[in-house]
Amino acid sequence: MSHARVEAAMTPTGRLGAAPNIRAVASLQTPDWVRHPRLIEWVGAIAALVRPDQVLWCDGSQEEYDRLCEQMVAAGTLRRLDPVKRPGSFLALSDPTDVARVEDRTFICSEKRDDAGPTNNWVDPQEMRATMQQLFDGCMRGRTMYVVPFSMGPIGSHIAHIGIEITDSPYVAASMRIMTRMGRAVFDVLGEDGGFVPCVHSVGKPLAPGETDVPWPCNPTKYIVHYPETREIWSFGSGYGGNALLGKKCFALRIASNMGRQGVQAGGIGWLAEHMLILGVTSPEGKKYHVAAAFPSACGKTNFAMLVPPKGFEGWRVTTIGDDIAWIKPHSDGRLYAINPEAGFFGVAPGTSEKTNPNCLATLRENTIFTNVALTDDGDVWWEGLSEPPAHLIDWQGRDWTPADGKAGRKAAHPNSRFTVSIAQCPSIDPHWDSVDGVPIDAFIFGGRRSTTVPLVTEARDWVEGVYMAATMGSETTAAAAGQQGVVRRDPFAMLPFCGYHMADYFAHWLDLGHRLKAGGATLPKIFCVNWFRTDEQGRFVWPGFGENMRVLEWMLGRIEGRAGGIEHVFGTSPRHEDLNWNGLDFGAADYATITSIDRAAWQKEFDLHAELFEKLAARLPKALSLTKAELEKRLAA
Ligand code: SAT
Ligand code: MN
Repeated sequence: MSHARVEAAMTPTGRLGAAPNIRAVASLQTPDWVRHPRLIEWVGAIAALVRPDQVLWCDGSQEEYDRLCEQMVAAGTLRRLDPVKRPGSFLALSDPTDVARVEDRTFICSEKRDDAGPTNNWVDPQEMRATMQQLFDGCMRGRTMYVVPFSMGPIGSHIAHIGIEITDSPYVAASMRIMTRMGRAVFDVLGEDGGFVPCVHSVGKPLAPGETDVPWPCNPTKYIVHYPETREIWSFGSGYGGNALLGKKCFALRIASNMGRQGVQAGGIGWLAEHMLILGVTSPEGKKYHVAAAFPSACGKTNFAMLVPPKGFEGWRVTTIGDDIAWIKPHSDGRLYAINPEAGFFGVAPGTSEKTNPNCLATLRENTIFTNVALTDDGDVWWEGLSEPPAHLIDWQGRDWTPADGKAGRKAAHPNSRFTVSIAQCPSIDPHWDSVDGVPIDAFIFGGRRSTTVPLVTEARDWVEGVYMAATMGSETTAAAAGQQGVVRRDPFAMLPFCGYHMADYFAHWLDLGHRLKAGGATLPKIFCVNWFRTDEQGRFVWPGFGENMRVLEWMLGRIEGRAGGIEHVFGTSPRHEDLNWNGLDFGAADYATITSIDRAAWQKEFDLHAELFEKLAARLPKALSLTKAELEKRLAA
C-alpha cells in the first residue's frame, strides 16, 4: 500500500480547488494494483472534499462482499434471511422517505439549457457545481468512503465502458458488485490512463463523533446530477436504486445516451443507450431471433425478458440477455448489436410469482438482497402477488402486519420494493448474454401501460413511423418514481426520465441512425408497438399477459419472415384474431376486439396529446415526425 496523503481539496469539477480549501484527509490507502495517477488524484480530491474516516478500494472479491454484508447486519441495515429458505440473502428496509427514483430532483446540467431540452430539469453547471461543493463538503465525516470500480458491459468489450463510483453507502458498494462487473479486473483494463466516468455518491448524512448511525441514512435534500459534456455524475441524499446505484440509470442511460450521440458529432455513426430488455427467442426448428423491448419502469420488462412459452408453444424457448438496459451499436455487417451493460437485476418484487415469472422466482432462490419487501415469521420474504398472505408478517416499515391490514389497504411490501440479484443465477439466461460482441437485433418493441386506446400490437410500416410511435408513446405512471401513480404521461421510447439530452435531438438520432444504416444497405429491425394493459368496463385486464405474450412475439417473428398475416389500418399492421396462434388458450374474437379496437374519437384526443408533446419540443423537432403526424391524422379522418 502507498499511503499518499492528499493535502489539497478539489472542487466537484475534479480540478484542484483554490488554496483556501486545503485540508488534511484520511490516508488514501491506495492498493498497489491501482496504477492510474489521474484516478488516484481524483479519489484524493474527493476524499479531501468529503472527509471520510477511511477510504476503502473495493476489489470485488467474495470476502469483501461478505464482510460488507456482515457489517451491515451489525449496523441493522440488513437482516440475514433464513439460511435454509433463502441462502446468502438479506432484507434491507429503507427509510420510508427514500423508496424510489426522484425525477424532480434529477438534473441534466449541460453547458446550454437548450441541450438538456424541455423534458429535463436543468441548472447551470457552474451554479450546480457550487451547490455540490457545499453539500459534499464534509458529507462523509464519520463514514467509510468506498471506491467502487465497475465495467458496464463485459470487461474488455469494445461496447463496454468503465465507471468509478465513490460512495459512503456499503449497501451501494455491495449492490454494485451484483449489478455490474465490479472489482480489481476493472483496474487492469484501465491501466495507467484509461478513461472512466467519475461517479460521486453520498447518502448525505455525516456522523458527528460518537453519534450512532441509523439503519438507512439519507437526507431530505436530494440531488441526482449529470454533467453530460464532462461525463460526470454527482448524487446526494438518497441510498435507493437508480438514485444511488450510479451505473444504472445515471451512467448506462443518461450519460451513455449522450455518449452514443456524441459518437455522431465525432464523425461516426453513433450508437444507442436504451431503456430496453433484450431477449432471444428460438423456434422449435432452431431458428433464433433477438428482440429489444422498451417499457417504462415497473411495466413488466423483467417478466417479458424471462417469458416461459405457454401451453401450445412446446419447443419454443425464450432466453434472457437483459431486463432493463441495452447498449446498441452498429456492427460491420450493417446490423445493430446489443449488449446488456448490467450484470444483475434490480427488479420489482410485487406481482412476481410462480405464475407470472417462474424463472425470476428461481433466480431469487439465493444470494439476493431484497429491499422493502415483507419479512415472514420463518425468516423468509413475502410481497403482494407472491402467494396467499401468511397470517403474520413484518411489513416494509418494520411493523406487524396481518391479512386484515392488507384488506384495509395497507401493503406489506412497498409497491416499488425490489430484489438485487446476479443475472448469472437466472435459469433462462442466454448463452451469449456475456458475449463481448452482443447479439444482433431483429426487432424493437415499444410498449406502454394503457388501459384504453392503444391496441394489443401494431407493426409500423417503416422505420420513421416506428420512431413516431415510440416517440409519442404514453404510459400510466408507476411506483418506480416518486409522485402520483396511474396518470397517463407521454413517455417517449420509455426514456422520459432517462434521456440525457434534448428529447427532439434524441428522436433525430434514431431517425438518422436508421437512415444511415439503410443507406448502407442494411435491413433495419422491424418496429412494433404493444399494449398488454387494456381493461374492460370493470377495469379488469382483458389480455392474460405474461407467458401468453409469446403469441404476440411469435406473430412478430412471422412478420419478419414474411409469413404472418395481418390487417393494415391507420397506424400500421395488426394481426386479426385468426392471425395469432391460439393453441392452448381460449381467447375469443369478442375479447380480442376489446383489446384491438381503434376508437376514432379516442385517437383524435390522443393526437392532441402528441401535438402537445411536439409543441413542447418544436424548436428541434425533426420535420419527418410532424409530417408523419399529419399523414396519420389524414388516414384517421379518411
Ligand atoms: O431507477 S431504478 O433503478 O430505481 C428502477 C427503475 O426505475 O426502473
Ligand atoms: Mn428501468
